[in-house]
Amino acid sequence: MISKQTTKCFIFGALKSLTIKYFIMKNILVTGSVGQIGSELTLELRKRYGNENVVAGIRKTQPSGELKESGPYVVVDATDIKNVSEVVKEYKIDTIYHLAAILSAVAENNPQAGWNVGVNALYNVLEVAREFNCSVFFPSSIGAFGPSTPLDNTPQDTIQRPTTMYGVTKVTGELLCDYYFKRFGVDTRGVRYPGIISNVTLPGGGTTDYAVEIYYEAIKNKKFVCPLAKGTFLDMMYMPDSIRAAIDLMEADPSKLKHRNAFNITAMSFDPEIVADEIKKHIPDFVMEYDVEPVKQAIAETWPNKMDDSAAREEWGWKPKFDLEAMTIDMLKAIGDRYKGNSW
Ligand code: AKB
Repeated sequence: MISKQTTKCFIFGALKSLTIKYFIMKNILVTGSVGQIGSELTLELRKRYGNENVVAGIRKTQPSGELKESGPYVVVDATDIKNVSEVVKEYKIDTIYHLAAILSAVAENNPQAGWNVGVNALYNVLEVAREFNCSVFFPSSIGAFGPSTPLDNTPQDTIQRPTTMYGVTKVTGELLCDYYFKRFGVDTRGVRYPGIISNVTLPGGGTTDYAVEIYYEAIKNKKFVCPLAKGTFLDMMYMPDSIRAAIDLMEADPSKLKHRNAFNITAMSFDPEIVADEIKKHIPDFVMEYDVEPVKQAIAETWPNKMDDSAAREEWGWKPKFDLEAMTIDMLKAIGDRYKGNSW
């Protein structure tokens, strides 16, 4: 026999969880959703907030597989403010993860496109966010630093004089996000990502891409020709940590945030030799040779060896789960399984 008291408790509990769900419900737009980070972030956001509530923003590349099947997608060109505004209005968007980007090496070859996508598109997103009261996540990068920045234990607040167009757009983006928060109260938040390593979507045209390619080549050919020189240390992070970082920061209690944008975050720092040695523990006959690409090498030399991410740890509890050893095991297994199954 169910007592009146139990029934009351049950109804109250259900109402309470419905109310909580209603208030935390979000309508999210991810620009650049078919890119390296966007493709995995969109799926994770759909798991957390419901498939229908996360719109994948695409440009020319169509989504495929789970990204296409699991929720809505829409063409959104962030360099066209009218288009951004129409999409935000139509889907009643309240949160934008703005991941549309051109990576460092590509931006260096085409600085005009680098500026247009890096700055003009972000400006459009911020203007639309101001009008429609949206929160905005903006990924900055280790590329926001330059040769005059302290390269070891790079502080949260330090000299930023990057010498690449990518870096110029990232510093501009950090400042724009701070400005829109202070001047208009737009809830902007962001991190400075290191090189991101993943086994789902390949990055395109970044300086840190070698740290992804090395795993694929190790499985396919047991050999890798590295475009960066021995001794080039850079911060890196495994994809699951970078996705968690974005969502945790957007969920963080704003009263705890002294900074809002451009948090240094890192999980590991290595040079090509160190990652090759880690792979050799699993594939002993793996060999690496060097054929240094001057543009990438010149960019990498101006970026930090290792950032200090204590502000992110203190203000919103940032802590990576994967180190080089754990990431290598996971990468080789995921890529190896796919290679055996011939599914790439
Ligand atoms: C790049 O190499 O351009 C990116 C980055 C570190 O921002 N991966």
